[in-house]
Amino acid sequence: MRRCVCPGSFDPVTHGHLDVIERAAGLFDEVVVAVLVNVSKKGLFGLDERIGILEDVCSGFPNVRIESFQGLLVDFARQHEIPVVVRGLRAITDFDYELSMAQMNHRLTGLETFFVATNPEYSYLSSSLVKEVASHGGDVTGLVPPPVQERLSRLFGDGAT
Ligand code: COD
Repeated sequence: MRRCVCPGSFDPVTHGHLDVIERAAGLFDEVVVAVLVNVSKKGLFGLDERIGILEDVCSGFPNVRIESFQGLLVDFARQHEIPVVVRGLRAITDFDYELSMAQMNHRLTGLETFFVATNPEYSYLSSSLVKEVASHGGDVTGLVPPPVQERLSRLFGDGAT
């Protein structure tokens, strides 16, 4: 079975993330979306909420499942017998960080990284920009799936919808 992991913070999940997950689901038999439990950084969305939203918005992909992980990604991948990480590349600004992470993961356990070039429609899109725009009452329609948009408008008011 060809299995991969799509790891991330997903705080919150955007259409950019979903594009990468969907494309991975078309290439691998099983995709494990691994949500980072970040003990040192409190996100806008709690872990359970991030997982719940991902389960909801990925429910149309039968070969995608959602897990969480703490500690090193390579340890999670080894425990779940996953040989490949799939990451999205938006622009040259992502490259340094992504390359060093891929090389370190490979050095640690041989974990391979495949990069998916972002859909140009989403190349500027990030969770942090979505949070910033929504927090100032900007409209994030079309950038995040409806369950995220609903939560953002509950948190920040109706500008997010
Ligand atoms: N278009 C395409 N791809 C996108 C877009 C977009 N608009 N937005 C996000 N993505 C991609 C990202 O490039 C990434 O591939 C994925 O979606 C997830 O993004 P984020 O921002 O939610 O996730 P990150 O970057 O915060 O995730 C970092 C990890 C959790 C993978 C990393 O910190 C990690 O592995 N931590 C565990 C500790 C560890 O092993 N550290 C050592 C690494 S060498």
